Amino acid sequence: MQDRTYTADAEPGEDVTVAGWVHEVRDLGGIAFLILRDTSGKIQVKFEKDEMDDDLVETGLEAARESVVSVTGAVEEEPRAPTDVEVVPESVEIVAPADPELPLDPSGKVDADLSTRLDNRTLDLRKEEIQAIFEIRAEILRAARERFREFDCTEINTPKIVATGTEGGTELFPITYFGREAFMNQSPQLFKQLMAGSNLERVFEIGPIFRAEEHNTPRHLNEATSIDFEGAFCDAGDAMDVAEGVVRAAYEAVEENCAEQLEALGIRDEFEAPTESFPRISYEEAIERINATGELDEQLVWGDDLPTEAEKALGDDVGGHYFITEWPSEIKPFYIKDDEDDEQLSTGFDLMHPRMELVSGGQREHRYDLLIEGFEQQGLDPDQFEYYTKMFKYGMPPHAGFGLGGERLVMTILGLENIREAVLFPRDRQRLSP
Ligand code: AMO
Repeated sequence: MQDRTYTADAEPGEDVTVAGWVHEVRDLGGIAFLILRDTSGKIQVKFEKDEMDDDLVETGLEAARESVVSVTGAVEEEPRAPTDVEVVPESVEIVAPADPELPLDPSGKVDADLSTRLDNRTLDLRKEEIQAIFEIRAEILRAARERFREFDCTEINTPKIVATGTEGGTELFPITYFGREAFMNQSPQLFKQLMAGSNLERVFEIGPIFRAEEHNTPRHLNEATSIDFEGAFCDAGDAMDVAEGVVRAAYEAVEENCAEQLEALGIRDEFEAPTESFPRISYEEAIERINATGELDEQLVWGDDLPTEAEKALGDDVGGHYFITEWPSEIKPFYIKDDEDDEQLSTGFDLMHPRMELVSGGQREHRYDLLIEGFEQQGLDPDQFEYYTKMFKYGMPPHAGFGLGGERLVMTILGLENIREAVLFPRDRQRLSP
């Protein structure tokens, strides 16, 4: 495919070969147009029937929609064309014909439900607004990586097949590993902590996590992308700074580098990166504020986890991103360190978008004896985690970190209704292929 020009780069006066999909054919009688689409945009190809070779005209105009074609010809200025230029073809080649019966209409004239779209993702991403979501997703991940590098972090990759779970036993997917029981990893939690104890000190990972969640909701996936951080000699406040920095970097990158994609999604004018720093609200204050909204049927009491309605009520009240800090120890996992002065309180925090939780994190328990106690309190057998706990005997510095849901970040940045829209091939209760 040498010498192929993107449609967006075709300049009047040039002879080019453009290649892409037949978006539309418009036959007006003596003149007809083929709209050719590629990753960069669309271009009009003009057929003047009386002046052009019959075979050429026939090949161009009989190509079924979504067939792949290659067109060579002269680019001319044409103010009436959608992009002010058109190609006058000298040759047209059908590279890959498409079946005229399409399961989904990429021109968007006929709406398709989410399930049909997900079943036919290749065709779905031929719509510019869907292509835009995944270009923005890529930009968000690029910006996150860059910000982590600015925080002196090293990118790591940890195993996804593991011997034990960390985030609650019922959410594990069991698999068979050469005759032994194993699981798909729910979080890189223990591995990233082990690396905070290595000379890397500050690490991040962007990778899949697997959760056998029973519930099918617009914000849960069974396979999600977690953006994880862990840093030696960090406390919860430092980890919150990093989390805020990464979220802000994502918004700023979208604002700066994705104008075209925001336009395609129809949200360019209203798009705004957060300007205020994210307030840090204690769990106790959060409960009081939620109760004061009067939105909940039953008042929350200290020790309750926050149900979805409570998160929503507080999100409406705060009106932007915010942290909830000082959670009760008993509702945070064993690896979260308790507050130095009050063991009822933990150093755990969540970062919330007004619509949902984005991040969980905290300082970790790095003292061996207290770590073992924590396992026992949570009903876990510390012997099964010996590969992890033993490293706490050989010089484990204080450390803190967080996990940020990648799809939830994309979803909240773009205001998507359903988390599945932020994943190419989502895994949920019903969906195992494609
Ligand atoms: P947690 O379980 O809260 O914490 O997960 C961290 C963040 O990951 C996202 N997330 C999900 N997104 C979509 N579907 C899911 N099923 C799903 N589960 C989680 C959320 C959530 O806030 N090890 C800790 C993190 C840490 O302390 O470093 C953990 O996994 O956005």
